[in-house]
Amino acid sequence: MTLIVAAAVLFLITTFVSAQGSWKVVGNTGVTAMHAVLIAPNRVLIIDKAESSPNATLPDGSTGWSCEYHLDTNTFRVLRLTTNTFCSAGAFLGNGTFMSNGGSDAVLQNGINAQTGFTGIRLFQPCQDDTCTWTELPQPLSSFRWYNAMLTLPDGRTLDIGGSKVPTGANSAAKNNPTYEIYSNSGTSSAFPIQFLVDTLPYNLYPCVTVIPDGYYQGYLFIFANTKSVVYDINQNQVIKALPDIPGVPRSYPLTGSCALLPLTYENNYNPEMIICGGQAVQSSTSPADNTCGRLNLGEQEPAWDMDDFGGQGRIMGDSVALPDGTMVFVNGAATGIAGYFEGARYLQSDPVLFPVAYNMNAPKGQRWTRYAATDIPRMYHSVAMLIPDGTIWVAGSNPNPEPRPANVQFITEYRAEVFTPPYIDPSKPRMTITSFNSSTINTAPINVKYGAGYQVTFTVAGGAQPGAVTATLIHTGFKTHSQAMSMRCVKLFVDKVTANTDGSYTTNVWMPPNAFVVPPGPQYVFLLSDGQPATSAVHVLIG
Ligand SMILES: *[C@@H]1O[C@H](CO)[C@@H](O)[C@H](O)[C@H]1NC(C)=O
Ligand SMILES: *[C@@H]1O[C@H](CO)[C@@H](O)[C@H](O)[C@H]1NC(C)=O
Ligand SMILES: *[C@@H]1O[C@H](CO)[C@@H](O)[C@H](O)[C@H]1NC(C)=O
Ligand SMILES: [Cu+2]
Repeated sequence: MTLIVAAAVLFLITTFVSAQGSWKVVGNTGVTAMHAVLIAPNRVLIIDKAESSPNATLPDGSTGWSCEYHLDTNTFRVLRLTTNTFCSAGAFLGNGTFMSNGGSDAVLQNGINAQTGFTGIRLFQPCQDDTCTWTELPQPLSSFRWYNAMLTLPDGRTLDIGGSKVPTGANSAAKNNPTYEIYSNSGTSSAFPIQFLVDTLPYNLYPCVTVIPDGYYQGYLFIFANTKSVVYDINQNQVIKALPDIPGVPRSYPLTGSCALLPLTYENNYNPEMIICGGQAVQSSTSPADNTCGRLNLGEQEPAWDMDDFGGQGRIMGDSVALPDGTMVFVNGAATGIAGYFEGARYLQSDPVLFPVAYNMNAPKGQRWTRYAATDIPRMYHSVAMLIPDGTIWVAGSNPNPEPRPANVQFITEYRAEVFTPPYIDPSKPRMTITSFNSSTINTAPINVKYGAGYQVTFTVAGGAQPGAVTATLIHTGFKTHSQAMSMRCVKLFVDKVTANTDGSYTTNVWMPPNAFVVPPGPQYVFLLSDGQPATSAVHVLIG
């Protein structure tokens, strides 16, 4: 009897734990992950600032500040940069080359030899054979950019917007760079002034920018900073629509909230909705973080904020992660204080929030949030989180110290990478393996796909596929830094009926979104789910 009760209790506990997901430390990142981006199914490009990371030694004995992290082996390859990438931005060009812009002062100490990076433009062409390196372009940006934002545009060019001309705790008129420029194959344009980045002082660093996929303002940009947002025409350099202020606190650096485009679906014609969560009322290291989110339907002519809580917990510096099951997870961050480095003998943030929360945009208000299992590793200022091709979330970084402190301080410089397995993945269920995509075998190089086209996918799954239980999502996992998810996109794709083949495999067709407003060109991942379980690896595609 006791045994049966004990077994039942154990069963309940196990069920409860798996219902919240699980955490695992998987490796060391070499440099701390201030910025990170997925560049191949098994590779994350990590960019730190120029600083003395103890294990980031290059072959010539000097110290590097960028690494290629290998998800398959959980090892890293140190990469050489020559300019300081401290608090910069990134985006893919439509042709698949990654671009990193902006940065900070030269650093010449402790084995570091970094030139000034304020106007730096750096390219990285992802490779499959561990030979690819950074190329730093000789032509500079048109002006100094620190805490700038970048975005891939529908025509494949990249936008670089805002920032300050010097590092600062909060922006000011004297430091502000209220301009944007656009990079095409013929180089950067001159900078265009943008009044919105004057009107949003002092909390307008790392503005949130996204391409509006559909609806009344299709093709224009949504730009958010502080409490304000606009619909903007980047080509004519004008405001199309001034949107209402988000109620409550400012939500940009150093009062850093999280801003993301919610998942899109063909089922509602890609209706665009933004969510902005958390923030801080005042520039104080002891003030509790904000526990609200605003949701804005940009599909309407007169968008209005709909307010909700932030999963029951105030949080600044959360990272948004769009999952293939259509939920949005927020992870990392702190319950107290603001973004920034240790200053005047105290941390500017404390009370790390150790548990993720998931937002289901389709549930009724009051039932949208689910709290997941906690880690024991604080991830505050300068940490990242992103979806990786096996459907889990890769989490790294955290460094509230101006110089690396791997030990002996309250909040260390964090080099451990963790993986969070969200509860939509049930370890007891079989996972499908995608064996071909448009007759190509699957490897790590991207497969070219066109807008509006259908692609035949073949897969195997133990126990067989249930007709109608296969779904697909196209995801850009974003350039992650400072709680921003630059260019992140998640689109549910139309999937044809699944047919069973005589060899035991299955075939269906997956249909790409119709145009570059829904998903700008560049590298993306096709996630397939069978009975809710993601494939062992998503398919790397290059759209457009
Ligand atoms: C993409 O365009 C950039 C800018 O013109 C160029 O430097 C890069 O080599 C191109 N990448 C590819 C793969 O063609
Ligand atoms: C450096 O590498 C060693 C050996 O792998 C590891 O034990 C140590 O934790 C690393 N140090 C940091 C700061 O990551
Ligand atoms: C599928 O691949 C073939 C051969 O590589 C190519 O010719 C065709 O255009 C592709 N189909 C689509 C829909 O892009
Ligand atoms: Cu920073």
